[in-house]
Amino acid sequence: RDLELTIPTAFSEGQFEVWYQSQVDLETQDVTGLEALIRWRHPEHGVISPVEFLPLIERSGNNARLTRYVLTDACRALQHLAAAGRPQIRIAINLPPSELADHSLASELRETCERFGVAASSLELEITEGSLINNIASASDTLRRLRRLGATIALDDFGTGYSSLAHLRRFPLDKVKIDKAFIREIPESAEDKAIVGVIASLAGTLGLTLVAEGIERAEQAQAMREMGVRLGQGFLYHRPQPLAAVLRELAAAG
Ligand code: G
Ligand code: G
Ligand code: MN
Ligand code: NA
Repeated sequence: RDLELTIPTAFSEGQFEVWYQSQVDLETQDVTGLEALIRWRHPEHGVISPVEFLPLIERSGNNARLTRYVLTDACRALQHLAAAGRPQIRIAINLPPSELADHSLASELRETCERFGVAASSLELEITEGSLINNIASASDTLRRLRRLGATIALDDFGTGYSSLAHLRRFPLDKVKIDKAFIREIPESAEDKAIVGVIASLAGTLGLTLVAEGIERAEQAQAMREMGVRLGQGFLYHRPQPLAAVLRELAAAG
């Protein structure tokens, strides 16, 4: 509860930091995108994980404020990427379920992109299936508006939670991120391989781009490529890190 009381100070004193983790093309290892991941650098407790503080952000009514904070940081990061000669790298932002019920998100995203001179098509929004369940009409409406601006929509943590295959068809989605729980025991687990195989085949039919999360070993990347998964994310490539570190590595990679 203590922590919750310090949230306003955290915003006003800039204690929230947005870190970025690469998404790579599994064939070429080129960085195609970055996922924005929030961290709280607390003056007493050090760097706190979002798993710990996101419930407090939600409970204290700060979901929208945090999303706008991350969106602004992402647009600034897109400016830096363009200046570094990497305008094709896109940035993905995680949205809490409350955002899909918020009609102002799409217009605020457009305004923020305009303010920074970046294209909305450089942004991707990651949503979870939980976001789609509660208010189907409002969620579809918000997703359609975001897509009309050119942003892409990714379904995060796929395979956990509700995992209704119908969601893949019913909602306007571009990408599906296979949850790291299914990647962890690949290639050892025949069952997990079968599950990823089914998801890959379905995604192919529906025209959805697949991302495998939590790739930590080269064999996992290999297995994913063989199953037709195009993109990957995980510690094998990069950990989430501050933008400055990402820019340094991109420059070194040439
Ligand atoms: O980065 P890490 O693996 O610690 O993230 C833990 C969880 O926090 C993940 O489920 C991730 O989606 C979520 N998360 C990280 N950054 C954000 C953010 O900016 N907004 C929201 N809503 N969730 C985030
Ligand atoms: O729920 P979401 O997919 O947004 O969460 C992303 C989280 O996954 C981040 O907190 C990030 O730190 C974590 N993550 C990213 N790559 C790996 C990985 O290779 N292994 C593990 N265990 N976690 C990872
Ligand atoms: Mn995510
Ligand atoms: Na995920």
